[in-house]
Amino acid sequence: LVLVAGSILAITGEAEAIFGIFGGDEKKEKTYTIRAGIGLNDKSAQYKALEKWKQMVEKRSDGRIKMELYHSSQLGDDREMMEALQLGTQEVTCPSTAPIGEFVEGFKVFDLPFLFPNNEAADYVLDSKIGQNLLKKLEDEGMIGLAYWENGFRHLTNSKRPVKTPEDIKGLKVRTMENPMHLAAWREMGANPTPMAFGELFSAMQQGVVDGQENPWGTIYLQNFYEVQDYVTNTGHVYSPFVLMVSEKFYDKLPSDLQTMLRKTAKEVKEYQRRINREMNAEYRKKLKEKMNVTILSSEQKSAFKKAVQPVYDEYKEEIGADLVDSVLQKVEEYQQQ
Ligand code: KDG
Repeated sequence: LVLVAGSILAITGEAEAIFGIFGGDEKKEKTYTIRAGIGLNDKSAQYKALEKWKQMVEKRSDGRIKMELYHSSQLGDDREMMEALQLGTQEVTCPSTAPIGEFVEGFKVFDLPFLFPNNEAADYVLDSKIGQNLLKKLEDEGMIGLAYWENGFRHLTNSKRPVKTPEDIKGLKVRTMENPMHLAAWREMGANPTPMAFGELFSAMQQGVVDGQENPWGTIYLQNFYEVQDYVTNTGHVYSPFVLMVSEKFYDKLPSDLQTMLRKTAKEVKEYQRRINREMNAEYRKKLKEKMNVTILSSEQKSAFKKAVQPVYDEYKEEIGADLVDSVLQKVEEYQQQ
């Protein structure tokens, strides 16, 4: 009888109804499709990590979950994809924290300029209670935060001139992510910043709508930004975390074993994603020397940029939450004391 039921099941695909009749666990036999979308292209560490996650998820769910991957803003930009998660019309995305700050204020804390001295300090804070509590807050907005992956330290590129001091930035039209604090930081540095979705950036640079942008080395190289930008400076002015997230509407439909598996595998892939991202950023930093005029700032030169953006801390501290800002600063300090 079970065999017969199994073959009907294969033919009709109505697993749920049939197993209902035989008293099996309905939810357990249902299959689910996850559409995961990102803005970066399929050469990015972010995409490679999604491919790994897809493999794991499909295998460990015994085929109960099928994952479809979409890159290069095929499903929309970071903000649009988060809105789709809220509506339940898309299941997974992995935005930078900058646009998340427009949904959950506290996320802005990670985008304070020159907050993290290095990648490891970022890991320390993001994986601590502070980072995990913020992920939890996403649930009030219809999103489940699974893990912090890494976008990385961002560096300024432009088509006009080498940038060695904040004065060199004066008047440059710089594209930023959609986050008022990023705009404020660039205004403090003398630029003329404009927020824009990632998917529109390449053509905006090509057409001279903007003179410059800022992103990690890997993105500058792999998105071919060097074709439309001549100069790059290792400003490293902010560290961008990614948040791998799933639609709460979708998540709530899953049986608990699959919910747990998604959380667990997202964390496992985190280690891989951060590692290859770091390797790729180091490799493409070198490779960009063949493509662009690269300025490497001394630590003294970097201090001038740090000083220029300092007012952003006072301007945004209350909005982000003074206690949160202080606890993150304290945690960074704790890391450095180790
Ligand atoms: O896939 C991630 C992108 O959508 C975006 O977050 C990349 O750093 C980014 C940017 O500049 O918009």
